[in-house]
Amino acid sequence: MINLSKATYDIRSGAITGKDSEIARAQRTISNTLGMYANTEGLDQATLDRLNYRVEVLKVDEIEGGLQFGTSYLYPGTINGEYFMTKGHYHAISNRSEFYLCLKGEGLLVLMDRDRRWWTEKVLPNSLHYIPGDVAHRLINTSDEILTVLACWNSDAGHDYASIEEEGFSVRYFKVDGKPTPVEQG
Ligand code: M6P
Ligand code: ZN
Repeated sequence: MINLSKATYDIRSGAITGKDSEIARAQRTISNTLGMYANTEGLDQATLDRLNYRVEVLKVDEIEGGLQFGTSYLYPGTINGEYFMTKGHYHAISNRSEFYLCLKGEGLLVLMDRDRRWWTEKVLPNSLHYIPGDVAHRLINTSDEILTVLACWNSDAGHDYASIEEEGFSVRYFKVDGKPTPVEQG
C-alpha cells in the first residue's frame, strides 16, 4: 500500500511531485512511436530524436477498486503532415473507464468503439472527458504548445495496445492548410 502524504499535484503544470519511488515516469521519442504514423519516409535524425510524449503516473497498487492518476505531456509537431499523437489503447480489462482533464494546449481526443465507429472531442484548457469502457482513446496535439492532460482511471484497467497496433484507429488527423483534417482509414 502506498502512502501519498507527500505527493502534490500542480494543477497549472500537471507536475506530480513526491517520493521518486512512488512516481513512474516514461517518455517516448518519435523513433519509439514510428509504427503508428502513416508515412515515416525521409525523417531526419533530429526528428527521430524529438520527444513525442511523456507521462508521469503515481505508482499505486493495480487492484480492482483502485484508481490510477497521471499526467500526459504530448508535444507539438507533425510527421509528414500527421499530428503528433499518443499510441492510444483500449483497456486490457475492457469495461474499465477513465477521465481526462485538459490543463494546457489544444487538441483532439479520438475515440473509437469496438465496431470501429469513431468520434472526437475537442480538448482545450479545462475540458473534461469521460471515456467509457470498450472505447479506444488517443490524444492528438493540434496546437503549437505541449498538450497537458490529467488522467484518472481504474488501476486494474491495464493497456491493450496490441489491438491498436494490429488494426489502427479508423481515422487519422493531418494538418491541411493549417487545419486538422480527418482521413478515414476504414
Ligand atoms: C494517460 C492515461 C495512461 C496512458 C497515457 C499515455 O495518462 O490514459 O493510461 O498510458 O495517457 O497514453 P498511451 O498509453 O495511449 O500512450
Ligand atoms: Zn486508458
